[in-house]
Amino acid sequence: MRKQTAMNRDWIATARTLSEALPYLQRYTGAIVVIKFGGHAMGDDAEMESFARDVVLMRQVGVNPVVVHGGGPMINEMLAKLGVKSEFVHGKRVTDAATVEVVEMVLSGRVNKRIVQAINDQGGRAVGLSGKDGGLMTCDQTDPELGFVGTPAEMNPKVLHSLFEAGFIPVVAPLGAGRNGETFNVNGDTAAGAIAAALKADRLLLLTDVAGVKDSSGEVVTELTPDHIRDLTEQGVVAGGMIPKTETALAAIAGGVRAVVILDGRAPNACLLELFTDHGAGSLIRA
Ligand code: X2W
Repeated sequence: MRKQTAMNRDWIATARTLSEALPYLQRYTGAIVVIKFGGHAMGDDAEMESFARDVVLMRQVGVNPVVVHGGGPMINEMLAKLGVKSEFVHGKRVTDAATVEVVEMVLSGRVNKRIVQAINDQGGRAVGLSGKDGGLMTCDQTDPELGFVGTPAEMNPKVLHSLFEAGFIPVVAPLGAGRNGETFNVNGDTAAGAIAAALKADRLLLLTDVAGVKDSSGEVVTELTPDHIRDLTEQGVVAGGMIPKTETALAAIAGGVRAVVILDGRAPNACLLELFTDHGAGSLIRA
């Protein structure tokens, strides 16, 4: 029901927000936006619903979104249930033959389908796939000590372009095929960066559980160049869990992605705030 009697500042502000979004909506028509949705950013059903709604809205206004997800915490949970021990070396899970089966089951099965369902529930048309489908991501072994952990070596994004043209929203699990029929477990950030580079994406949004890249005083830096990132890393200001994110960002930019944004995926409507408002969110990295 239309609520014209309840005309108050909120409604006026909503209309103004829509109006102010026009230049951004025009700028992003036809743009390719890759969104890395990490396991730690996923949250409860309400947060998943809100994320899915933002993705469907993007598609509705002419953006081509691609979701590349993680699911590390969900893999840990399943491995623990099955009594399989797991350890990480330099941020990558040591993945033996039994572990990679569980990784594929959890990522391509449970996590991927949960996101697909959430997007479809909001009126989008999501298609779930992994790096194995359509030859999207062929991998080489990263390091024999890590077992079935892969580094993307050959990308074929044709399957993603076909899905865009048909109006679908691709949701990609970070697994790749080896050249000898192996299944490789790929770090979610690495997979998202490789997919964004293969698509020459306009934006790669890395949704994490921190507000962005911080300077030495602990303030989030809203805009940085790759050189600025390298300086902060040398000074030890960018450290720990932020390093895989900034490395992914630098590699993606070197690979032809126009800009990368590191932002807090748990903040409400983080993607919309970044793409469609003057305010933006997190740290924007571009050359
Ligand atoms: C990751 C894949 C999932 C992932 C893993 O096994 O946990 C490797 O470590 P998040 O939620 O984005 O951390 N793969 C090789 O990256 O999940």
